[in-house]
Order: sequence, then C-alpha cells, then structure tokens
Amino acid sequence: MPHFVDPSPAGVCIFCRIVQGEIPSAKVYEDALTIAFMDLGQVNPGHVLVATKRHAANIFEITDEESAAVMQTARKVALAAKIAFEPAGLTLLQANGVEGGQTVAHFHLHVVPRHADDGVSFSWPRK
Ligand code: D5M
Repeated sequence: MPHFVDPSPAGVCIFCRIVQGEIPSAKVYEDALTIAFMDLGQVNPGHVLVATKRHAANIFEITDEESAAVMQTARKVALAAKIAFEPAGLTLLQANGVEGGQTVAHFHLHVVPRHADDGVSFSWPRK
C-alpha cells in the first residue's frame, strides 16, 4: 500500500513533538493514550484536534484501545465545546493518506463546533 507509507515517522513528526512538549500547543486535555489541542488553522472557534500520544500515521496503525480512547476524548472535548461555544452542531472529521485529505501523518480527529450559516465547508483533500 504505497499511499499509506508514513511520510513523517516518529521523531520528525510535528504532533510527536507536541506530545513531547518540544513545540508549543494550546493543550486542552490529555490522558495516557491521547492528547487534545487547538488546531492552528481554526475553521471555527473551538476547533480541536484529538491525537494519539503514540506515533501512528493513520487509522490502519492505531490499536483498538487507542481507537476507543480517541473517541472518548473527542466526546469530552465535544461536551466542553457545547458549554464553551454553544454550537448548534458539531462536526467530527478524520482523514487518512494524502488522497484522503490528510496533511499531518499522525492519527488525529478534528472536533469542530458548528453554527448556522458559519460558512464552513469541508472538501477532501481540503483546499
Ligand atoms: O489536519 C492537520 C491539521 O493540523 C490542520 O488542520 C492544521 C493542524 N496543524 C498543523 N500543525 C499544527 C500545530 N503545530 N499545532 C496545531 N495544529 C496544527 P489534516 O486532517 O491532517 O489535514
């Protein structure tokens, strides 16, 4: 599967560096398996990324335990966003591989608060 060869393995991966505290992030949550931090390119206020702490490039490389942990963290983030941003809706988005719209090859899930007529549109790969 050449499309799913990891282009930035652990050590040169930007999200690994965030996990290690080597570069700054606006961290909102972490536990043993996951970390959640604000996306640099907020498509809407409260746009958070939930990532595995361990380097895994995509959905094919995470364990069942990590998969469950990421969704549990996403739900915590969603509940907090519901209070903080009073969204009318919420979009979860997860991309795998360049052709799947993934730009950072470390497994992560987008949590995006949504509002009526907020102008946010998603295309894969994102433009
Ligand atoms: O999403 C990758 C996302 O990662 C994209 O929305 C920008 C975000 N990003 C990139 N670098 C950083 C740092 N340093 N902090 C926070 N957010 C970042 P994808 O689904 O792979 O396109």
